[in-house]
Amino acid sequence: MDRKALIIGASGQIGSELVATLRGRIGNQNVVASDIKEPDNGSELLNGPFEVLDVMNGELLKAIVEKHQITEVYLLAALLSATAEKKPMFAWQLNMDGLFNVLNLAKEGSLKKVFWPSSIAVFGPSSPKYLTPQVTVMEPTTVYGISKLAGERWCEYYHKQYGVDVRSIRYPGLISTKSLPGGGTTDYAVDIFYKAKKGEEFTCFLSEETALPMMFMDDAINATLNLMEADKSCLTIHSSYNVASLSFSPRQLTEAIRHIIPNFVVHYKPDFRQAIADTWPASIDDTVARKDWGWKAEYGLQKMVKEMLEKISV
Ligand code: AKB
Repeated sequence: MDRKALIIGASGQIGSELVATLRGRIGNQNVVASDIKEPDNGSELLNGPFEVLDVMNGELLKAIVEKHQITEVYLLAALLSATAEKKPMFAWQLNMDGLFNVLNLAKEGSLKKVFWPSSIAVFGPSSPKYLTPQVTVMEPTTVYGISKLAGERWCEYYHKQYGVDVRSIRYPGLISTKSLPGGGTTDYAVDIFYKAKKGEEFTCFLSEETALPMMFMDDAINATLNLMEADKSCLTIHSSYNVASLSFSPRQLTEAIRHIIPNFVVHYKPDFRQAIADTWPASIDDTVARKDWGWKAEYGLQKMVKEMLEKISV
């Protein structure tokens, strides 16, 4: 089957890396990048087709899918946890309407496959905190978590009722060298590297001992593409898969950075994001993803820290 992919939210933290990797795998012309704004001149996104698209515009989405004869969509446009708390109604609208626009196109038969990211934010204070299982109590207390849990239920519904092949991962906090995250509760784990590399002090918005599930971007991209390329008959989860990699607190991350930059100084000044983090798991059980499609992370904490400090430009 000839693959033609559309990546929505291509300028974001995941999108920018996914576009590059997928273009490397299936060819630049076969991956259409899209975002709400034109990228800057010289952006890597322009190494192949690019479309300006607001995912809430279902008609335009449909026209772009038809124009490029798209077979698979990666829907990465969303408001993350911290921003969603500030704009709850807009977050709900963007996170849900965007998903419905894509799922409905797939239901009409225009698309063969859909990737939609969920998050560890689907869990809440009543979920087990350590090695949180695939199936467990889920009572998220954030707008973002509620939208992701609702989205998961809708993905499963569209699969069961209409045969839509929608695949999903509950991403943890993602750490990447290229684009900065924006509006998340786990963003400190990227910001900290820029301060460390510049030789500056860092003030962390989470407390020292707040452990959260995290993952290096290369692992996240591999997880995404491997899940999308997995044989459909192996998949038993049609809501969203738990995937695990790292779990660390700001203190543990600081210690790992100090192995390379010994005099790095971090201060702690928790803000409203602490209350969000307190409701999330500290670590995730990913047995089902390992069994169904062979998921396995490559990056440990020290390997990730070394790569971040080498590759980010400050
Ligand atoms: C966030 O912090 O909101 C995201 C997430 C864990 O989904 N990085």
